[in-house]
Amino acid sequence: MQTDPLTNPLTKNVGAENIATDLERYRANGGYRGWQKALQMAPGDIVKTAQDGGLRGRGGAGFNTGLKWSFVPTGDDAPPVKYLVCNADEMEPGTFKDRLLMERDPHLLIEGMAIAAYAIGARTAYIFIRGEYHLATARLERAIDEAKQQGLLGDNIHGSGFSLEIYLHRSAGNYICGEETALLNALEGKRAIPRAKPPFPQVSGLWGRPTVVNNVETLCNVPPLIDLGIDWYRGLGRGEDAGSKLFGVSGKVRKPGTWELPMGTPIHEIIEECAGGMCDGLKLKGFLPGGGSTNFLGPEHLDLPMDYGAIGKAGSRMGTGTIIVVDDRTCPVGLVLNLSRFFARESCGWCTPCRDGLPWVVQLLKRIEYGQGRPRDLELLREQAERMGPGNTFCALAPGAAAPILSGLKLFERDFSEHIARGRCPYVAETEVLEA
Ligand code: L3W
Repeated sequence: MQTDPLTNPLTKNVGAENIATDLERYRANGGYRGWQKALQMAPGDIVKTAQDGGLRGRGGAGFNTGLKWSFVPTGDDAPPVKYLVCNADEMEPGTFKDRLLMERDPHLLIEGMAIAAYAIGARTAYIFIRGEYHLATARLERAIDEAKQQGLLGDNIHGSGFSLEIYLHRSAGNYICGEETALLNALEGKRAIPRAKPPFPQVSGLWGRPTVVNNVETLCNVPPLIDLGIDWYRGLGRGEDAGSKLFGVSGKVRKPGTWELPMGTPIHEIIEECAGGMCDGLKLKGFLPGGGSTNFLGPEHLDLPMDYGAIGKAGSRMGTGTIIVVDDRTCPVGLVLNLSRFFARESCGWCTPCRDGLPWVVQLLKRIEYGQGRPRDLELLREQAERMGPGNTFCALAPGAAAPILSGLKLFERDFSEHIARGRCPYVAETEVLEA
């Protein structure tokens, strides 16, 4: 992995040679320079830098980060208590990028949170971390202690008059806890169900106070952006979008992994050059560009740049930027079933299309995959997945779950039909029996 801070600001400390889990090494490589600089700036100028720098949320939705911060009320009549929350509940299928940052460069996240909290006027911040992320939790706990000991967090930081406490909260574990308003309920000790939006958390969030929820990778972009400036940051991208991005590849490629690359890097470059291409004898049949809740794209889309606009125009979403590759010997029906089972299990059960619709699509997919599918089932599956689409549910979980089903029905139509026509999965030997 490259370690040049000018081209790889997110991963300059994550390679085995440079790993900077302690404050001393982090500082030796330019760490906390952005925070020192931010403390000399007016909070509004930091918000403007993030907005003009074109930093977009890396959790999946790509919302402009500075714009989100700008919604937090300011001025004399603004509520005095505000919160910053880091969404570290990484559970999107195929996504393993935030873990890398937290385990190998925890101070980068702490520094990003300090700058973001200062920008929005929050004196308390929480990291809502996935319960299974034990190593990341231990390293972040230590990093918070070290930063406090050095006066980088705590009371009256470097005589600025600004104080900040950061607390770690371990998630009890459910995908829906990553949805920002369900996360806030969980943090308040309530059942993790999403809230209606508006009001957005920036106006009424944690305990009804203005709250910004940002993803780990998003916050890790903030220190280098403040330290090195807008022109440098925008120049990092190869296409329409600014900055660099952690891209990942999983599936039957030679070297699955995560790499920091310029935003806008073409997909084929990520799969061929970073992930080493498909395993011997396998052909790429399709891929999910940004985790399990995005639409499948086909091989004709491999030349697309990985940025929000290009992937959106092709009919999918860049999501978390972690590609799941489907090869020609893996059953796509089985893959879609596997994803649907996950989403059904992780639903909070609050709204009907998600609570009842997801178990129903799982039943239909099981029937098709295990050889009992009827010709009408494909239309039933499509209708049901459409009912879980945008606008019909309380949050994005069910529409996200519907994405690989609906796009899979189109891209892998022959596979779905063949399962029904043959009364068995064509990807397993005739003598093999699949068990539900
Ligand atoms: C004020 C408006 N604020 C939007 C803010 C909003 C939020 C952000 C994005 O789901 C997606 C989902 C997953 N006034 C605003 C506004 N905001 N309009 O912008 O909001 P939104 O609603 O577009 O998305 P979301 O509900 O936050 C995020 C997808 O990401 N996803 C899942 C990722 C999972 C992980 C993980 O495991 N860590 O990242 C992947 O693709 O399906 O569609 O802050 O407040 N008018």
